[in-house]
Amino acid sequence: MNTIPWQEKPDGCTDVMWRYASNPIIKRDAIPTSNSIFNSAVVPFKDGYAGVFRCDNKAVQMNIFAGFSKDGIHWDINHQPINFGEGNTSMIESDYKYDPRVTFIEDRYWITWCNGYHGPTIGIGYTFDFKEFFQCENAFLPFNRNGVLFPEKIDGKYAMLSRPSDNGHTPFGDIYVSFSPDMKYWGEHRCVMKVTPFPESAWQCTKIGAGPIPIPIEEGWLMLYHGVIHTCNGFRYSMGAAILDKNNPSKVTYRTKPYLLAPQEIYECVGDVPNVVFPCAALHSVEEDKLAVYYGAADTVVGLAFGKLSEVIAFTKENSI
Ligand code: BMA
Repeated sequence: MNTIPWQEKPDGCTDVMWRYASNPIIKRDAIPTSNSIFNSAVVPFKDGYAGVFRCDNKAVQMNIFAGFSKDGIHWDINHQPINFGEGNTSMIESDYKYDPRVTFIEDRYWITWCNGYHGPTIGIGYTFDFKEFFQCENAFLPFNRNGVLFPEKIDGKYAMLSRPSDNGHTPFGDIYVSFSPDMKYWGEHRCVMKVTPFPESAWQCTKIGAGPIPIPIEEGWLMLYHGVIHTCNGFRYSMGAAILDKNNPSKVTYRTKPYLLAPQEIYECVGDVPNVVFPCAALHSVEEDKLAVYYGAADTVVGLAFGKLSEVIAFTKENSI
């Protein structure tokens, strides 16, 4: 039985979420070739954890690498990127891979990422053992980012959140949900939520994108997401939460007006891209009332933040737009 990485809330902290005291848990040079390791995903695996890590190399080529950990905090990341074989289609081009998410559905671990195919779109792959990997059809046409699967089928279909975008540093973006009978053909695209009006909640007024795999809760799905404000000094990425209807995830029942986590620590404010908190994975335990969120910090390192699951849910309801 794996225990969730955890540290109690520091004395005097009045926020609903707090950071691991020894952040960042993964430094930029954790493997010899890396310029930076950030926006990465982890999942319970055997008696510990496995992960898929975004490691940009020193030519700043973006690729994803498998890694393993006993405690979810100390990681051994493979020195070679994931090498995919053919999944549900013949091999398709991949100019780059970044921002992975991982979840277990039915019999295998599914991986989604931003896949370079004439611009960014959503790549899909799977593995049974984190040794052998298979790449499937891209979910969508370019341009799209932040493809995040639900951890179980909804009404008999696979469901994925995504954020249609452009070919560059997209200055817009809302969250959609799409469905598939087979992980190959995607449709029934529905809008989930849009950016907020600037005066209402400015940290999420430029673009938003789903973060970790949504967490099933009594009220529906807890969806952690990133929100962006375009400041005079560039984009600033923070994290918020929303609750989606269990059977119809395009229906938002609550959404945080204040952020849950925003760039404040030095490793979040200073790095290759300053002022970025970018969540891509979460571990949770309902019994222990724990939530541990993995996030990329300043496009350079990986940080860990904690919260009591019940308090994050209560905060989302009580501070909803
Ligand atoms: C987004 C993606 C993320 C990155 C973020 C901040 O568009 O490229 O990988 O963390 O910008 O630079």
